[in-house]
Amino acid sequence: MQFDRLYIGGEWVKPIDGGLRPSTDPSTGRPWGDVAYGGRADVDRAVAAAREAFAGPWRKMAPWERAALLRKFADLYATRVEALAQIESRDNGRAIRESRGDIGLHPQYWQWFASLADKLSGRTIPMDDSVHAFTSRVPVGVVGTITPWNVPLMAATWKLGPALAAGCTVVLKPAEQTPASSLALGEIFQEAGFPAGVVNIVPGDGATAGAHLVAHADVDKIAFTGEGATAKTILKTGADTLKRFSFELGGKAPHIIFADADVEQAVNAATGSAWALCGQSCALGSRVLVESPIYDRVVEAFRERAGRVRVGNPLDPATHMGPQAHAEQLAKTLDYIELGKAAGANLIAGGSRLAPSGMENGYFVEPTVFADVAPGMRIEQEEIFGPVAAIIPFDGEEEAIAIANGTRYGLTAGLWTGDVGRAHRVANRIDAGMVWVNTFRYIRWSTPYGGVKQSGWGRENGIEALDSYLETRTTVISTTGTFA
Ligand code: TXE
Repeated sequence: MQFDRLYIGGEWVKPIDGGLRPSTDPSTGRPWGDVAYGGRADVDRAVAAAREAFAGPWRKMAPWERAALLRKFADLYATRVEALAQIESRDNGRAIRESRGDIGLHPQYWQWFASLADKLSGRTIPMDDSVHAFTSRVPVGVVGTITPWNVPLMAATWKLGPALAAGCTVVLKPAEQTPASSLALGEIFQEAGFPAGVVNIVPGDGATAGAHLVAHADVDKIAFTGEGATAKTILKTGADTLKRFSFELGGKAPHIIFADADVEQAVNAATGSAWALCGQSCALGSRVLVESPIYDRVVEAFRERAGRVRVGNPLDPATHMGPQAHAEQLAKTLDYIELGKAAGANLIAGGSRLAPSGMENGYFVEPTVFADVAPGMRIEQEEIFGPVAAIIPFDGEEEAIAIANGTRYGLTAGLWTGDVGRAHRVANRIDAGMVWVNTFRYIRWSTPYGGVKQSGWGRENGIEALDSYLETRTTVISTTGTFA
C-alpha cells in the first residue's frame, strides 16, 4: 500500500505545499515508509472539495442511501481488519493483539452509525390552528476532524461515522506521528463508492495544517481528540469563525477498589488497564485507589504482575506491550517517573527505559508502579500517557470520592465493590462521563463516551454521537396564509 498521496476530492493527489516525510517505527526508532503530508494549500483544496460535496451530491442523497453506503463501507472495512491492524501497529507501536481486538470491533461501529443515518427525526410542535410548527435535524456542514496518534483508526471511526451518518462531509487530519492507517481509509471510501469530496484525508502538522483547518471560514465544525492544552489553542484559533467544537481530551481515571470487592477481578482489570496501549489511552485507570484492608495485597499483586508483562516487538502476537508511540512521549513518560521518585512515591516496579534485543533504539518503557502515592502529587494529578500506575490508599467512601474527583479531569472511572447500594451511591457522585462498576473499559458503539470538567465537550458513540454533527431547524408554516 502506498502512502505518498493525499486523498482529496475522491482522488489520490500529490501535496501542493506539503511533501513526503518518513514515518517512524517506534519499536526501532527508524523510518518504515514515506508518507504524504499536506500544508495550508492542501487543506484549502480539501475543504473546497468537502464544501462542494456537501452542497451537491451528499446533501441530495436520501438518508437511506447514505445508510446503505455506510453499511457497504462497514463490510469492506471488515475485510481489511488485519491489514489495518498491521499498519497501525507498525506506525504507532501498539501490540498487534490489541490492534486486532480494537480494529476488529470497528465494523460494528460503522454498522451502528449506518443504522442511525435514516432515523434523524424531528418533532411536531403543538401550537394553535394558525400554524404547523416542526423541527428537522440538519447536518452541521463541513467538519474538520483532528485525531491523535494513540488510536488513529478508532478516533477516525468515532468521528467520521456519526459525521457521515448526519450528512456532513469531512476533512480528516490525522496526527503527524501516525498518518498511515488513516490514509488507508481513503481506499475503502473510494471502493465503497462515496461521492468525491465527502471524505478527504490530509495528514499534516498541528501548527500548520491543523491550525489552518481550525481557522478556516468554510469549516463549520471541528471534532478533536487530543490534549487539553491543544484544545484551548484550537478554541482561540477558531474563535473568529464561531464554528462548533467537540472535544475528547485527557483523563486520569480512578479505579476505586473497596475491601468488599472481588479483589482478583479488580486487580485483573486494574493491572490490564495500567499497561494497555502502553498507557496511551485517555480511558485507562492510571490511578488505583485501594481501601486500606486490602492495600498490601493489591500492591503486591501489581508488583508481581508488572514483572510478567511481555514487552517487545509490537507485531509479535505474544507481545503484551509495545513501545511508546513516539520519542516525545517516551521522554514525557520518563520525566514523570523521575517526578514521582522525587515526590517520594514508592517505586515498586519498573521505572526505566527498556532495550529489547534487536530494538535497542525503540521507545520502550518498563511497566511501572508507584505505591503510596499521595493525592496532589503531579503523577496523581496529570495525564502521563505512559505505562505508569499510581496506587493510593484510602479509608471509606467519602475519602475515595474526594480523591477520585480531585483532578481537573472527568472522563472515566472504575468502581469495584460487592455492595450494590454502595455501587449506586458512589457511582452517582463520581465526576466522570462514564462509570464502570465491577468491569472496566467497556466501551461500545452504543454507549455514549465523553468527559466532564476538562476532559471534553460532547459525546462520541451512542445515539448522542449524532448530536454534535446536527443542528435543529424549526420550521413554522402558516395554515391560513395570513400574517398576524
Ligand atoms: O497531542 P496534541 P500530543 C495527551 C497525552 C499526550 C499529550 C500530548 O497526555 O501525552 O496529549 O500529545 C493536532 N491546531 N493526549 O502533543 O498536540 C495534532 O497534529 C490544530 C490525549 O500529540 O493534542 C494531532 O493531530 N491541531 C489524547 C492532534 O492535534 C493541532 C490523545 C493531537 O495532538 C494543533 C493524544 C493546533 N494548534 C494525546 N496542535 C486522548 N484524549 O486520548 C496539535 N494539533
